[in-house]
Amino acid sequence: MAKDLKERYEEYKELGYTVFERLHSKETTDGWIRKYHELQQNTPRNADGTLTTWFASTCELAPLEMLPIVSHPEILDFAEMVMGPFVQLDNLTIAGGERNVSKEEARNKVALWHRDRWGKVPTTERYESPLSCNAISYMVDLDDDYGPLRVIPGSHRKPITLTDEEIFVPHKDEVIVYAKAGDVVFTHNMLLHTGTPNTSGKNRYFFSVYYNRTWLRHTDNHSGPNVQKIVQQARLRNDHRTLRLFGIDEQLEKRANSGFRVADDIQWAEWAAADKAAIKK
Ligand SMILES: O=C(O)CCC(=O)C(=O)O
Repeated sequence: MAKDLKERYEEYKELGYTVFERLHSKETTDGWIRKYHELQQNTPRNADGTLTTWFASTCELAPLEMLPIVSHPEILDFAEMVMGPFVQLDNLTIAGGERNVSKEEARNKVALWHRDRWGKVPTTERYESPLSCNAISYMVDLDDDYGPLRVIPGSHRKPITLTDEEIFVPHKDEVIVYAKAGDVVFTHNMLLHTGTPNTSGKNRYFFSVYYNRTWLRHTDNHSGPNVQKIVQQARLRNDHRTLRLFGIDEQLEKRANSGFRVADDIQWAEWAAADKAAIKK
């Protein structure tokens, strides 16, 4: 049975990630792969003649296909549980063309251990809510050839540091995640994680749907005409959650100075419910 969001939240606090299995259908992920190639065809080649293999500001490039990904209700409900109703799209990046390497070259290698943007090395083992989260969304079934995701569970609460050599090799405490097409691995920005080199000879497609808090700057450009159209429509519906995704947080002033007399989890749930109730039908 699928976990409910409360169970996920407990798991996330403990491990630093949770996997939403088969959140997206095969039809949907195959559609994203087609879109990736369409974007590639419509983008000028790099100076060295190669094709672009990853795209940022993807909501502007393909709003119809991308808005449902970034505003998936279950993912946004969870992101709001984790960071409060302060969830902004930092960047939506689609990747598919990581270099394929030989099995020999890939032996005992990982891509690169890292914590994510806006992160830090933890200074306390107590759980702290993150400034940003990554909803890593896979479009192929990761196996040993495609290269699985690797995570160090609990590293969002542990001051683990790694040397320049250690970032490229498996870690003794790692867990290997063979995510499938349609799965979304939702991570804490202080979780150490890495991909694994791709030896499949095929494209390893995934999205990084990266959310941060609305008072931080965002990495994607949200001022283009396509995103601005989404913003205008959200204004007409009085849809604060969608506005926030694209950097407009009209309640920030009061919520960021609320007095903090109620536990965050309770306060955040109340605000999130009020935002949902305020949407014009
Ligand atoms: O390649 C992967 O599976 C992980 C991607 C990743 O590390 C990231 O998006 O930060």
